[in-house]
Amino acid sequence: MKSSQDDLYAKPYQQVSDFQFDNKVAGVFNDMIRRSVPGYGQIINTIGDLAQKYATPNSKIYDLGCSLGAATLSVRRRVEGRNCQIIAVDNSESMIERCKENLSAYVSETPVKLVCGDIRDIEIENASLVILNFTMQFLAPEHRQSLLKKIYDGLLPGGLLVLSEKLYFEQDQIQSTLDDLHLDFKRANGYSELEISQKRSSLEHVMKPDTLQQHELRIKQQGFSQFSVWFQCFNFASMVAIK
Ligand code: GEK
Repeated sequence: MKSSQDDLYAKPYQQVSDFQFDNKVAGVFNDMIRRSVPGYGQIINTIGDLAQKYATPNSKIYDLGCSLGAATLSVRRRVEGRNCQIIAVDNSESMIERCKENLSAYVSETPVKLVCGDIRDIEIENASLVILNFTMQFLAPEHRQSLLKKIYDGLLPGGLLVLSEKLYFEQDQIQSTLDDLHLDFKRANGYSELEISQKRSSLEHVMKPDTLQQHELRIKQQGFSQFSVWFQCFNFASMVAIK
Protein backbone atom coordinates (compact mmCIF):
# COMPACT_ATOMS: atom_id res chain seq x y z
CA MET A 1 0.00 0.00 0.00
CA LYS A 2 1.79 3.17 -1.09
CA SER A 3 1.64 6.24 1.13
CA SER A 4 3.52 9.51 1.54
CA GLN A 5 5.15 10.42 4.82
CA ASP A 6 2.81 12.07 7.30
CA ASP A 7 4.00 15.65 7.90
CA LEU A 8 0.51 17.19 8.19
CA TYR A 9 1.17 18.75 11.60
CA ALA A 10 4.88 19.52 11.13
CA LYS A 11 4.43 23.25 10.59
CA PRO A 12 2.91 25.48 13.28
CA TYR A 13 -0.78 26.42 12.92
CA GLN A 14 -2.31 29.55 14.52
CA GLN A 15 -5.38 27.49 15.19
CA VAL A 16 -5.59 23.73 14.78
CA SER A 17 -8.86 22.66 13.17
CA ASP A 18 -10.75 19.47 14.05
CA PHE A 19 -9.33 16.30 12.51
CA GLN A 20 -11.07 15.12 9.32
CA PHE A 21 -10.52 12.07 7.14
CA ASP A 22 -10.04 14.26 4.06
CA ASN A 23 -7.87 13.90 0.99
CA LYS A 24 -4.71 15.11 2.77
CA VAL A 25 -5.14 12.56 5.56
CA ALA A 26 -6.01 9.76 3.13
CA GLY A 27 -2.79 10.46 1.20
CA VAL A 28 -0.58 9.85 4.25
CA PHE A 29 -2.86 7.54 6.24
CA ASN A 30 -0.86 4.34 5.95
CA ASP A 31 2.24 6.07 7.32
CA MET A 32 0.22 7.99 9.94
CA ILE A 33 -1.52 4.98 11.47
CA ARG A 34 1.59 2.77 11.51
CA ARG A 35 3.64 5.49 13.28
CA SER A 36 0.81 6.36 15.69
CA VAL A 37 -0.87 3.11 16.72
CA PRO A 38 1.36 0.61 18.50
CA GLY A 39 0.73 -2.92 17.25
CA TYR A 40 -1.23 -1.84 14.17
CA GLY A 41 0.65 -4.20 11.79
CA GLN A 42 0.18 -7.14 14.13
CA ILE A 43 -3.51 -6.37 14.57
CA ILE A 44 -4.04 -6.25 10.81
CA ASN A 45 -2.28 -9.61 10.33
CA THR A 46 -4.20 -11.21 13.17
CA ILE A 47 -7.53 -10.00 11.78
CA GLY A 48 -6.62 -12.11 8.73
CA ASP A 49 -5.88 -15.11 10.99
CA LEU A 50 -9.21 -14.62 12.77
CA ALA A 51 -11.02 -14.46 9.42
CA GLN A 52 -9.47 -17.78 8.46
CA LYS A 53 -10.88 -19.27 11.67
CA TYR A 54 -14.31 -17.62 11.72
CA ALA A 55 -15.41 -16.87 8.15
CA THR A 56 -18.00 -19.50 7.26
CA PRO A 57 -18.92 -20.50 3.67
CA ASN A 58 -21.42 -18.22 1.90
CA SER A 59 -21.35 -15.62 4.68
CA LYS A 60 -20.60 -11.90 4.73
CA ILE A 61 -17.67 -10.10 6.36
CA TYR A 62 -17.97 -6.42 7.26
CA ASP A 63 -15.04 -4.00 7.61
CA LEU A 64 -16.62 -0.90 9.17
CA GLY A 65 -14.49 2.24 8.82
CA CYS A 66 -12.23 0.48 6.31
CA SER A 67 -10.01 3.51 5.48
CA LEU A 68 -7.50 2.30 2.87
CA GLY A 69 -8.60 -1.32 3.14
CA ALA A 70 -5.75 -2.81 5.20
CA ALA A 71 -8.02 -5.14 7.19
CA THR A 72 -10.09 -6.02 4.11
CA LEU A 73 -6.93 -7.00 2.22
CA SER A 74 -5.66 -9.06 5.15
CA VAL A 75 -9.01 -10.88 5.38
CA ARG A 76 -9.47 -11.37 1.64
CA ARG A 77 -6.20 -13.29 1.36
CA ARG A 78 -7.32 -15.73 4.04
CA VAL A 79 -10.88 -16.57 2.98
CA GLU A 80 -10.49 -17.51 -0.69
CA GLY A 81 -12.66 -20.41 -1.84
CA ARG A 82 -15.44 -19.94 0.73
CA ASN A 83 -17.81 -17.89 -1.40
CA CYS A 84 -17.68 -15.05 1.14
CA GLN A 85 -18.48 -11.45 0.32
CA ILE A 86 -16.65 -8.58 2.04
CA ILE A 87 -18.48 -5.31 2.60
CA ALA A 88 -16.07 -2.46 3.32
CA VAL A 89 -17.62 0.80 4.49
CA ASP A 90 -16.23 4.28 5.09
CA ASN A 91 -17.84 7.70 5.00
CA SER A 92 -14.72 9.43 3.64
CA GLU A 93 -14.82 9.61 -0.16
CA SER A 94 -11.04 10.10 -0.29
CA MET A 95 -10.48 6.92 1.72
CA ILE A 96 -12.90 4.92 -0.44
CA GLU A 97 -11.26 6.07 -3.70
CA ARG A 98 -7.81 5.05 -2.48
CA CYS A 99 -9.16 1.85 -0.98
CA LYS A 100 -10.56 0.90 -4.38
CA GLU A 101 -7.11 1.38 -5.97
CA ASN A 102 -5.43 -0.68 -3.24
CA LEU A 103 -7.88 -3.55 -3.66
CA SER A 104 -7.56 -3.59 -7.43
CA ALA A 105 -3.78 -4.08 -7.16
CA TYR A 106 -4.36 -7.73 -6.12
CA VAL A 107 -6.23 -10.54 -7.86
CA SER A 108 -8.89 -12.28 -5.80
CA GLU A 109 -11.99 -14.40 -6.31
CA THR A 110 -13.60 -12.94 -3.16
CA PRO A 111 -15.78 -9.95 -4.07
CA VAL A 112 -15.51 -6.72 -2.07
CA LYS A 113 -18.44 -4.33 -2.07
CA LEU A 114 -17.09 -0.85 -1.28
CA VAL A 115 -19.64 1.45 0.29
CA CYS A 116 -19.11 5.17 0.79
CA GLY A 117 -21.52 5.83 3.64
CA ASP A 118 -22.10 6.07 7.35
CA ILE A 119 -21.73 2.80 9.26
CA ARG A 120 -24.86 3.76 11.22
CA ASP A 121 -26.93 3.55 8.02
CA ILE A 122 -25.83 0.24 6.52
CA GLU A 123 -27.61 -3.05 6.91
CA ILE A 124 -25.74 -6.00 8.45
CA GLU A 125 -26.90 -9.55 7.71
CA ASN A 126 -25.60 -13.09 7.40
CA ALA A 127 -22.26 -12.00 8.92
CA SER A 128 -19.65 -14.41 10.25
CA LEU A 129 -17.17 -11.60 11.00
CA VAL A 130 -17.53 -7.88 11.69
CA ILE A 131 -14.44 -5.68 12.05
CA LEU A 132 -14.38 -2.31 13.79
CA ASN A 133 -10.65 -1.56 13.69
CA PHE A 134 -10.23 1.80 15.46
CA THR A 135 -13.54 3.14 14.14
CA MET A 136 -16.00 3.11 17.06
CA GLN A 137 -13.94 5.75 18.90
CA PHE A 138 -14.92 8.26 16.18
CA LEU A 139 -18.65 7.63 16.61
CA ALA A 140 -20.49 9.88 19.10
CA PRO A 141 -20.80 7.88 22.37
CA GLU A 142 -24.61 7.90 22.21
CA HIS A 143 -24.52 5.94 18.92
CA ARG A 144 -22.20 3.15 20.08
CA GLN A 145 -24.73 0.82 21.71
CA SER A 146 -27.14 0.94 18.77
CA LEU A 147 -24.30 0.15 16.35
CA LEU A 148 -23.36 -2.80 18.51
CA LYS A 149 -26.98 -3.99 18.53
CA LYS A 150 -27.13 -3.84 14.74
CA ILE A 151 -23.87 -5.84 14.54
CA TYR A 152 -25.13 -8.41 17.05
CA ASP A 153 -28.42 -8.84 15.19
CA GLY A 154 -26.61 -9.25 11.85
CA LEU A 155 -24.07 -11.79 13.10
CA LEU A 156 -24.69 -15.51 12.64
CA PRO A 157 -24.61 -17.64 15.82
CA GLY A 158 -20.93 -18.15 16.67
CA GLY A 159 -19.98 -15.09 14.59
CA LEU A 160 -17.11 -12.84 15.68
CA LEU A 161 -16.75 -9.12 16.30
CA VAL A 162 -13.22 -7.68 16.34
CA LEU A 163 -13.18 -4.31 18.09
CA SER A 164 -9.92 -2.36 18.27
CA GLU A 165 -9.84 0.93 20.16
CA LYS A 166 -7.69 3.46 21.94
CA LEU A 167 -8.52 3.11 25.65
CA TYR A 168 -9.00 5.59 28.45
CA PHE A 169 -8.10 4.62 32.04
CA GLU A 170 -9.94 5.97 35.08
CA GLN A 171 -6.96 5.40 37.40
CA ASP A 172 -5.10 8.65 36.83
CA GLN A 173 -1.56 7.35 37.28
CA ILE A 174 -2.18 4.43 34.92
CA GLN A 175 -3.75 6.82 32.38
CA SER A 176 -0.77 9.19 32.43
CA THR A 177 1.83 6.41 32.38
CA LEU A 178 0.30 4.59 29.39
CA ASP A 179 -0.28 7.89 27.63
CA ASP A 180 3.41 8.82 28.15
CA LEU A 181 4.50 5.46 26.77
CA HIS A 182 2.35 6.08 23.70
CA LEU A 183 3.89 9.53 23.20
CA ASP A 184 7.36 7.98 23.51
CA PHE A 185 6.33 5.51 20.78
CA LYS A 186 5.37 8.45 18.53
CA ARG A 187 8.64 10.28 19.30
CA ALA A 188 10.60 7.13 18.50
CA ASN A 189 8.76 7.02 15.16
CA GLY A 190 10.00 10.50 14.27
CA TYR A 191 7.11 12.76 15.31
CA SER A 192 8.20 16.10 16.83
CA GLU A 193 6.68 17.64 19.97
CA LEU A 194 4.87 20.15 17.74
CA GLU A 195 3.38 17.42 15.54
CA ILE A 196 2.30 15.45 18.59
CA SER A 197 0.63 18.40 20.32
CA GLN A 198 -1.10 19.76 17.20
CA LYS A 199 -2.44 16.30 16.27
CA ARG A 200 -3.66 15.87 19.84
CA SER A 201 -5.58 19.19 19.70
CA SER A 202 -7.10 18.27 16.35
CA LEU A 203 -8.44 14.98 17.76
CA GLU A 204 -9.72 16.43 21.03
CA HIS A 205 -13.34 16.89 19.94
CA VAL A 206 -13.37 14.12 17.35
CA MET A 207 -12.13 10.97 19.08
CA LYS A 208 -13.66 9.89 22.40
CA PRO A 209 -12.06 6.74 23.85
CA ASP A 210 -13.99 4.55 26.30
CA THR A 211 -12.57 2.54 29.17
CA LEU A 212 -12.15 -1.21 28.76
CA GLN A 213 -14.93 -1.66 31.34
CA GLN A 214 -17.35 0.42 29.23
CA HIS A 215 -16.59 -1.74 26.18
CA GLU A 216 -17.03 -4.96 28.13
CA LEU A 217 -20.30 -3.80 29.70
CA ARG A 218 -21.73 -2.68 26.36
CA ILE A 219 -20.78 -5.95 24.69
CA LYS A 220 -22.19 -8.11 27.50
CA GLN A 221 -25.39 -6.02 27.69
CA GLN A 222 -25.87 -6.65 24.01
CA GLY A 223 -25.89 -10.38 24.63
CA PHE A 224 -22.52 -11.52 23.24
CA SER A 225 -21.68 -14.82 24.93
CA GLN A 226 -17.88 -14.45 25.15
CA PHE A 227 -15.52 -11.46 25.32
CA SER A 228 -11.79 -10.94 25.70
CA VAL A 229 -8.98 -8.54 24.99
CA TRP A 230 -6.60 -10.44 22.69
CA PHE A 231 -4.03 -7.64 22.22
CA GLN A 232 -2.94 -4.63 24.20
CA CYS A 233 0.01 -2.30 23.89
CA PHE A 234 -0.08 0.76 26.17
CA ASN A 235 -3.49 2.45 25.70
CA PHE A 236 -4.41 0.59 22.51
CA ALA A 237 -6.32 -2.67 22.57
CA SER A 238 -8.05 -5.11 20.30
CA MET A 239 -10.96 -7.13 21.64
CA VAL A 240 -13.00 -10.07 20.39
CA ALA A 241 -16.65 -10.89 21.13
CA ILE A 242 -18.52 -13.99 20.03
CA LYS A 243 -22.28 -14.13 19.46
C1 GEK B 1 -7.74 0.23 9.32
N1 GEK B 1 -10.06 0.36 10.02
O1 GEK B 1 -6.75 0.69 8.71
N2 GEK B 1 -19.15 5.88 9.13
C2 GEK B 1 -18.23 5.37 8.28
N3 GEK B 1 -16.90 5.54 8.45
C3 GEK B 1 -16.50 6.27 9.52
C4 GEK B 1 -17.40 6.83 10.43
C5 GEK B 1 -18.78 6.60 10.21
N4 GEK B 1 -19.71 7.09 11.03
N5 GEK B 1 -16.70 7.51 11.39
C6 GEK B 1 -15.40 7.36 11.07
N6 GEK B 1 -15.27 6.63 9.94
C7 GEK B 1 -8.93 1.12 9.48
C8 GEK B 1 -8.60 2.33 10.30
S1 GEK B 1 -9.52 4.88 10.94
C9 GEK B 1 -8.84 4.90 12.52
C10 GEK B 1 -9.82 3.13 10.71
C11 GEK B 1 -7.93 6.02 12.83
C12 GEK B 1 -14.03 6.20 9.27
C13 GEK B 1 -13.07 7.33 8.95
O2 GEK B 1 -13.38 7.96 7.71
C14 GEK B 1 -11.74 6.59 8.93
O3 GEK B 1 -11.38 6.18 7.64
C15 GEK B 1 -11.97 5.39 9.85
O4 GEK B 1 -13.35 5.37 10.16
C16 GEK B 1 -11.18 5.42 11.14
O5 GEK B 1 -7.78 -0.90 9.84
O6 GEK B 1 -7.74 6.93 12.02
O7 GEK B 1 -7.39 5.99 14.03
